[in-house]
Amino acid sequence: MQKELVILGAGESGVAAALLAKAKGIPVFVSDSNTIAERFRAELTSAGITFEEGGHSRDRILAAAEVIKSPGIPDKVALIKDLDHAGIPVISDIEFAARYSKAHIVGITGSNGKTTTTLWTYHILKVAGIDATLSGNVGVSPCRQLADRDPAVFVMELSSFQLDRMYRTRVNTAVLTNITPDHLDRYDYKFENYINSKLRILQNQGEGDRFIWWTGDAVMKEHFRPELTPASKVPFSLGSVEQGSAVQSVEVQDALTHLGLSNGDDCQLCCMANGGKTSSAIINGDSLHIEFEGKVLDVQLDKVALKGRHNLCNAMAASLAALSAGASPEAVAEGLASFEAVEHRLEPCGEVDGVLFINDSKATNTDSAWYALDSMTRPVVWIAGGTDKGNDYRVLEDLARSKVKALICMGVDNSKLIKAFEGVVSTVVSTASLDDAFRAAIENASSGDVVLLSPACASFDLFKNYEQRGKLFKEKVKELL
Ligand code: UMA
Ligand code: ADP
Repeated sequence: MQKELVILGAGESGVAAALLAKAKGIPVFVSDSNTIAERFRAELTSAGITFEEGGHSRDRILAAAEVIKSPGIPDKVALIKDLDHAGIPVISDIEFAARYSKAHIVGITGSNGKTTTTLWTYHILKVAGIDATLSGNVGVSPCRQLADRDPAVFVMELSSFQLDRMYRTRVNTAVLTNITPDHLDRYDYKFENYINSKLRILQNQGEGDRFIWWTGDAVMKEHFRPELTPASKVPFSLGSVEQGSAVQSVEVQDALTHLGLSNGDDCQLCCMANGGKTSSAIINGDSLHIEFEGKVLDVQLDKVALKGRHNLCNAMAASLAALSAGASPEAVAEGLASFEAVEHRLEPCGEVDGVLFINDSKATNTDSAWYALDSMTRPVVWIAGGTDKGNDYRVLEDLARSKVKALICMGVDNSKLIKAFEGVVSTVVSTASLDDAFRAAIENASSGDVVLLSPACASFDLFKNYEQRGKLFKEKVKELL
């Protein structure tokens, strides 16, 4: 009898992979340790796919030919360890999808800016009239599209968890927005393990592929070497608006030393490695200047849809990625201007009695919170806290000292946050619910201030996910309007 493909986790990635396996005639079995959501159960049932829920049948799973694991399942779960130990291949849905696709793959990873850059790249490709499909960590597995047909281009947001279980997928256009500490709880609290995970995006690149990266990133600046990938190196730089950095070099240096990496002469080397075909993007005064394999484009900054230094990085990365996947410079210019802000990312959600409320619930690490605080121009009442992922709050100290008038901690355990900011911010309030946090924020805010929800932490202690946290925050604001 043909051995089964086993799929662990019946969420989006697992169910989509099962549908693709079914479409390809592969015997497949889906197993979830919890109750499967109704919509996913319905999809499995109507496709005639065998599944179990509420537990994993260990023996059946250990007899699999191959296993596709949801990125949500940590590697340290006993069953995964056993599979690894038994030498049964455990892959991600992305790796599985790539086997059935001839599409140009644009893979976008990084600690922050992945979703914004992915959606922006996709938007530009759509403006260009290119047959592109959005997929990956943004919420839709590429397997879903492939069960139907192969598009010309896949624009994929890739999380480190997905990259960890990718082995042969060739990412034709790889984008690395930045690398700062995140998800350290899944990487033995070692930043170097997380850096290695991100760099896996380069592992199967070949001649003719492209690698788009930010020269201002502390990790890349210190160690990027052309031999990491044979692809054309396409750097982007904040140029005239570059200043400050969210991640302090001590932490970066420690991680790089562990990896045995030393300073590479980044930019010059990467231009040489391109064989003279310079491709890059840079902020030059009040315009964004792009050169891509002989094409040149200048866009006025006031025509770029999203504001903030970090969004200029995202704009440059998306433009270069879209050009790499075939968009024209004209489509890039149009798409840069017509893109709409993404929910839960520095999203203004109302002004009441002169107090502006901003929902940045997706800021689940210190780097994204750094950019949020950096872009604030009014005194800040800052709501932060949640599930700590191994954060080092020292990186936020200077900005908190200069911009934050009150810190409202919102979490089950606020002790680390309180310890980090007591003496730095004059008012620190500890709360354990959104209701209390919101009330405390209003009490501490006056006309001209901003109440910023930018937690620097995951949401799972008090909420289902960051979306729920952001939505509930917005509802609270709506009640005031
Ligand atoms: N489960 C088991 N066994 C276990 C543990 C969990 O069966 O031992 C089950 C759970 O009960 C659940 C499933 O596994 O049913 C996992 O569901 P999930 O929703 O966590 O995962 P997916 O639906 O497969 O969604 C994943 C990504 N989730 C994570 O990486 C945590 C989605 O990213 C992604 O959009 C989707 O694949 C499609 O590619 C979400 C995310 O939070 C948005 N990503 C993280 C982030 O952005 O920070 C990395
Ligand atoms: P990701 O998908 O990597 O989590 P998002 O685009 O969803 O990235 O943004 C997550 C958070 O990071 C938001 O708070 C957003 O304002 C912030 N952010 C977006 N782009 C960047 C960037 N390039 N650098 C740092 N922070 C960013």
